[in-house]
Amino acid sequence: MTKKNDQGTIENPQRRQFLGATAAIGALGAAGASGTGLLMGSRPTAAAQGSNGYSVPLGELDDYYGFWSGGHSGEVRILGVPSMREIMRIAVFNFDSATGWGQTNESKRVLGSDFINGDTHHVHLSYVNGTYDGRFAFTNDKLNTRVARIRLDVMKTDKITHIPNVQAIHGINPQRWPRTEYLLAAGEMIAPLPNDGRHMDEPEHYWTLLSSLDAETMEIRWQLWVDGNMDNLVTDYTGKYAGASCYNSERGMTLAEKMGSERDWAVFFNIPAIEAAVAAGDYTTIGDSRIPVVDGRGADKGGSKYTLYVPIPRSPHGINATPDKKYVVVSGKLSPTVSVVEWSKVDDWFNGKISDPRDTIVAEPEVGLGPLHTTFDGRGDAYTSLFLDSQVVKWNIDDAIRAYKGEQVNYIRQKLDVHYQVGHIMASMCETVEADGRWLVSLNKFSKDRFIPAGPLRPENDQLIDISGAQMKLVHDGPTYPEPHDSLMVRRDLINPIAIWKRDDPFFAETVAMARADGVNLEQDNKVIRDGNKVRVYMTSVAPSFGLDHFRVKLGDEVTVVVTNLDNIEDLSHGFALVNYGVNFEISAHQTASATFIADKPGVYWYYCSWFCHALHMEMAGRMMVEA
Ligand code: K7E
Ligand code: CUA
Repeated sequence: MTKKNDQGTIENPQRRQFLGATAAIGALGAAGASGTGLLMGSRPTAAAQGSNGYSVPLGELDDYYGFWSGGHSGEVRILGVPSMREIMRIAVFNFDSATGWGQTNESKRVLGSDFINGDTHHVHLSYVNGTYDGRFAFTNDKLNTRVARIRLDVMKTDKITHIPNVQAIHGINPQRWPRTEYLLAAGEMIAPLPNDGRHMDEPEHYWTLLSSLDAETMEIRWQLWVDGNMDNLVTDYTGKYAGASCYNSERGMTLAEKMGSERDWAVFFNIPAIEAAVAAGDYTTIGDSRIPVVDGRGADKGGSKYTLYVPIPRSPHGINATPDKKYVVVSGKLSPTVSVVEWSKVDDWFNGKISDPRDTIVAEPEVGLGPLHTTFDGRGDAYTSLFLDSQVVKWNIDDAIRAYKGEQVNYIRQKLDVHYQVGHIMASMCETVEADGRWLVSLNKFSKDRFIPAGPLRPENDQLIDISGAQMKLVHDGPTYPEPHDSLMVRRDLINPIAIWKRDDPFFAETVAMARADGVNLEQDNKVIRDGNKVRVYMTSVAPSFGLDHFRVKLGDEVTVVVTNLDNIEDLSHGFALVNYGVNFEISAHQTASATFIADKPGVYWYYCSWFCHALHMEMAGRMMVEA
């Protein structure tokens, strides 16, 4: 309900300033745009602060595509920014009852059959020259150790790769320069290597690996054996280096063991050196896996040919590259500091020009309690989320570098309360060279009193902050279903999805080939093909009818229903839903989709269209007759 006024400003509606939560909700709701002065503790603000239009007028479109991870929902979501409207959910690792993801043959070919859940933390898009090329999004599955690719033209997942030899993929990052040819994926939890039951009680056998995937095929090209664990991951703007944070340099098994050291590290990877080792055969393999594994351990010596271990206080978490291509910021989590590493000094270390890994650090500002992630506005300022302080702190990178050299400068620009316990923060376009400093999203883990209570499980609170002016301005509370860890805001002109499927789309090419082998032309035929006890039912859909108003099968048949939507109209999706058989899937304009099931119950079963498509949508139905 929070709105800005005509000058584009709004008083920060901080609940902490309110005397009574209930009264505050009422005041906020009733006050609307001009009445924010009614709020306890608020005062008028300067119109000069912040220039973004927050409300998106009816009928107008958002400026940014927001890509939100869905955490343990296993999905990826698209929000419009700045409206914060949820526009679409993209099923990735999860079963989706609405679209039939996890049930259609087309989605099962992507998903495999092992799991119907996942835990997505990070979404990143493919790059060309340090900005987005609009082709792919990538996300991780911490739960079942996978990575997935989403095609941005149709907003569907098209590849899922399980990563062997490691457990829990957490950080991922695509190559940013000159274009995304590889995707890096960090294994978080150390586990016995190989994990065959022999070394369960011997922590010295516990390790994790970095994996590099070919972004076109999503096949794993190599893995790198590292010390410690890996948490978050970042690539640089040359294509040469990448880095990961480590919160368990101790390689501990228990909480106390993991927190033993005052410093853990950020580990930096020399990608060309690793690829040269793979080309030269300088690697091992693990268990049945044929993936080349290069040995990048050596933290005790500061690193190796392939790795540089930079000591960082303490259990660091976020690791983010600045849009000016120069620095990478590692957020200290249990230390009130963030460490600023200069990429060119990482290069110097690998080239022997400096020897102390700590000499790659050019600043270590103290920013507040519980720094988790850092983001950038492209104007030289950084913003770090403070989990324990429940704040976003804005600080200046150049001033922090001067302070590290001993100058007396205040690098802190502002601290803004957020509600509450913030994890990731992300500014618009901040993971590219085109960071534009307009919006920042604060993904808060707790919403506490911000929304009407809906049971013991509360939503999280994704807050929108205007960062276009000198001061950050909080403008919106957005409840989200658990758990968006991370988000990206991508300029609208960089994303160009299609409105109607192309008939030769690879997503359903195998189904089209099956029809062709059956002599069926999907664009016109409605046919039932029997092949032993396998029955393939081909039908079209044109609002408001399916091409077949009934079909007959025999009890025990394996039935594959293939539906092709011939409607030529944007936004006209049908669904095929079969009563008491648990079948339901989406067929959007010009799409072909199919599902296979056993006809294990005799009698008549209605199928109906599940997407409201026409005035006669209710009549869009037919009967499956199962002969006993
Ligand atoms: Cu910080 Cu999994 Cu990126 Cu959550 S991670 S906050
Ligand atoms: Cu077709 Cu509803």
